[in-house]
Amino acid sequence: MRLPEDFILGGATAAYQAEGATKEGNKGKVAWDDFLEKQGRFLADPASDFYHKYPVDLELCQKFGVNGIRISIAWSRIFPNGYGKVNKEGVEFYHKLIDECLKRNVEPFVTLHHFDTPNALHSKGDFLNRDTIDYFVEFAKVCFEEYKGKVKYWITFNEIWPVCCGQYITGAFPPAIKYDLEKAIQSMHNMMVAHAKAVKVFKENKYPGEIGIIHSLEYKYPDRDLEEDRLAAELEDAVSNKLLLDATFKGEYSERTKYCIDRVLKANGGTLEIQDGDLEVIKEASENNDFLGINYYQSSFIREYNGESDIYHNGTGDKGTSVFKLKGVGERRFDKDIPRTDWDWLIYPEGLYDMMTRIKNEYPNYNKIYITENGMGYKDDFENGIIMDGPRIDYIRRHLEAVVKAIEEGVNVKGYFLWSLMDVFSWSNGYNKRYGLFYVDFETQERYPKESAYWYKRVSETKEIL
Ligand code: BGP
Repeated sequence: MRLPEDFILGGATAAYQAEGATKEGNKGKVAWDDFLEKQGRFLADPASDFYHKYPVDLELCQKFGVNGIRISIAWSRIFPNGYGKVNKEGVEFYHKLIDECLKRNVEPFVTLHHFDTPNALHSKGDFLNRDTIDYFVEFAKVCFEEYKGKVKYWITFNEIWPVCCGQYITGAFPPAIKYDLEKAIQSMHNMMVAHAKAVKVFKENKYPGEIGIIHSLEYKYPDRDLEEDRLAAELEDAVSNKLLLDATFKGEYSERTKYCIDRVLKANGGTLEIQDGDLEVIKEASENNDFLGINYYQSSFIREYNGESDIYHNGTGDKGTSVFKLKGVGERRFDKDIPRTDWDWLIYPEGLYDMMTRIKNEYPNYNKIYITENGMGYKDDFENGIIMDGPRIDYIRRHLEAVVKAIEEGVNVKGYFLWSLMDVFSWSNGYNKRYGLFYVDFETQERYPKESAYWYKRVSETKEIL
């Protein structure tokens, strides 16, 4: 199986998970700073010290055939309080980082929001407060202007559903609210308005390059061949996938999506407020997305569930402890006869294939797809600098095969970014859930290529999925 010649084989990072240096360069706070400190398990410092080590990581990219990188710009480095005066040090840092990418022939794909709203705005309601929409668009515009000519690929948001779900449903993300579906869905809509407004600014000003959005798209399968389970799967799909895909590519919520969302909100109490003008701007942007980023790790099998919400987030890698039952939606089953990681993530590449072909059929104006995250969280063993991560290689191989199969079916997929380039910290799991091609010793900040890095290099050189 071969990848196309012009395929980007990249690695992904995110500012807060990689940079460290949370108090350097006049950076403003994000909600995670206090949240993690209070939780007391781990902090975002040192992370992978990418703030200082990025030249090393980009050199590794070049050596190992990684020809694309996802980075994100921390909003709180550009505007420490979310808006107002631009922080020159922050602007400069990203100039240097982007220049280094270009020097190493590693194409930067730049995300503007990766779970890290500045705390000054987060504490006033984050995207539930509509002022945040305007401040985000202002921040986006400053970045488009500043880095034009250098950055070709822009991404407005990384994963709207997971961030809203973490903030307001599982409570694993600050402000740690649980089971509030009204807030989650409202915030998703508001973030889609922000995306649409940023796309409008980008296109109206004719900035060079392309713009898109990243959605985390897990396929939702009915657990059993029963009408009740089919409905439960459809409801979870509507909340986590269809609401966002409809807004992105149809520029409206389809009748069936509205029915599902209303039903879920009714069961949980709450309504979705759509303000005048929201749907117009969403509609306009839906014709202007240059690409869709898909983050894909797992799929879910859903069963009918009629009780109260009950979620246990397995954030330690204690296999078999996950619980996810959502009132008015359904229950995810983790006990399937399908391999899963220690964090109970079902390894199911078929779901990626099904999702890509679904996008092609249901949202034909998607233009092109990049798999912007995929990878395996694993407790790597480090023995004298050698890291044999065979299960990760197998995971990547199977997902790349799903990509090639989709390309053969006519889906326009142009690249794949492994999460993560080097080990970074995981938001709700900490430092022992490693994903990188390069092992990071978080004490010394030394990097060590894993077996998967050598494998990835061979794939990049030969284009063959070995
Ligand atoms: C995605 C995020 C990434 C990353 C990844 C792995 O949702 O975009 O930031 O963290 O998932 O998830 P986790 O760290 O929870 O294992």
